Amino acid sequence: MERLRLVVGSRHWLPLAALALVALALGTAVFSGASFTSKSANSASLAAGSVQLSSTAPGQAIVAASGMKPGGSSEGTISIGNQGDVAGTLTLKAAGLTGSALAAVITLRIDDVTGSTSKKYEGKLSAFSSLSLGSFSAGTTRKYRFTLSWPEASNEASLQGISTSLGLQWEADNGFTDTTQNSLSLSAAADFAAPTASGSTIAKTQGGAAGYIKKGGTYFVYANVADSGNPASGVASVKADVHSITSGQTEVTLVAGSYVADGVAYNYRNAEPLTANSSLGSGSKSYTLDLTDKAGNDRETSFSVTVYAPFVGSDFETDNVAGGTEGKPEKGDTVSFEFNNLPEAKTIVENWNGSGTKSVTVTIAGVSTNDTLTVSGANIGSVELKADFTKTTPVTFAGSSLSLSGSTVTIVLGTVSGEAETGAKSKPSWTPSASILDLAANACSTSGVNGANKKQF
Ligand SMILES: [Ca+2]
Ligand SMILES: [Ca+2]
Ligand SMILES: [Ca+2]
Repeated sequence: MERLRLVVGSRHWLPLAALALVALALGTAVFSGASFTSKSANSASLAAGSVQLSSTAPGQAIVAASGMKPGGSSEGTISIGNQGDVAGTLTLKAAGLTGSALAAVITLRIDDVTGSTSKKYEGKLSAFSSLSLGSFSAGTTRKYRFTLSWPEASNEASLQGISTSLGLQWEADNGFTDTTQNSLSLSAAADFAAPTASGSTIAKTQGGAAGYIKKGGTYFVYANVADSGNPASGVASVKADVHSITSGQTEVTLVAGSYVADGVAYNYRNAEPLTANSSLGSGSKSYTLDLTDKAGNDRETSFSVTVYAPFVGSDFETDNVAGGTEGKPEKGDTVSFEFNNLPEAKTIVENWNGSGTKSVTVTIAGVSTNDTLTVSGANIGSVELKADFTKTTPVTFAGSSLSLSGSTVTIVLGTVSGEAETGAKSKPSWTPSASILDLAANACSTSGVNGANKKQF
């Protein structure tokens, strides 16, 4: 260094210095293309007849890939020779692995490409320990291709932005050790995983239960979306394809914000409500969210919503309590009302979420032979019992217990007050209340629902 500085510092020597630099540059080029002769562990043996390894890339990375994503691959070649004067057996050995998580998914393939391609190794990078390359006679050089491949399916978000490297050592064993080293390195793209939607629902604009809509009903699409990366690039867009529910709506933009549907918090929703088709078949309808991050990664995830058919009462039934008198309303007898769709509990009992029981009073009244059953404390409608269970004054059952199971409301009669009679066999008719709504906000039909023709209660 000192000598070079002196030469450059002298005007007189400048032309020579320039020549020297050119020579140095040429020398470097020649060197890089020339064989490298490694150090030998035993110079005494060298004199007697030795293996001397040569390499076209001593100490360098054969593969140094960065920003790779699942599905990617990278390759590099190296030529290794025996410049000695006796044959040697060559082994390629792993010499230090870092980044085992990524190495566990990356496939390493080593081919001998000296002539026709011959596969020497294929396995996970993390599993490579050593490879016997056979005998190298004096003067032999072989060319190897190293390929690092990332299987498309190994796209775990946890692999984003991490790296791996494997040191390699070429060892010839001919009574002493002659070595040269290389490496393979790979770093993953910081963000190759599209955002994910941990949840999504379609909810009617009326509020209440989410996941159910009616034909012609208005609704919002909600989603919880998060992006991953190391670091994450961030969510670029969330679009909903709801054309199966609303014709033509294939790219509804959901806007980031704080939203709640049916008690669940979401961070994306469309700005303006959508209207379901007026002729929409009932049943499960699929819709798709298209999630894109700022790194351009894209994912589609499907969810579903239930479209409810028009809401009607479907059955009415009374039952005698065990040990009771058939035909006579009494404590423990049951009265049940069944719907075709799940009812919204709060439209039956105010502020009720449908769990547990509610205390109501059941009244049977009528001077005629067609008495009427009504319920106070719940909105269920009324029943023409078509038989005579009280002659003059109403019979009441205070503290009756109302519960909801699926789409059936059941009332267990409480303490009787008044004179209940045993009625004749009859076929009652329930008229549901029109202000009972199902989970999709369909109002219940008031068409009469007949019970079985039998002795009631
Ligand atoms: Ca991402
Ligand atoms: Ca009874
Ligand atoms: Ca009566």
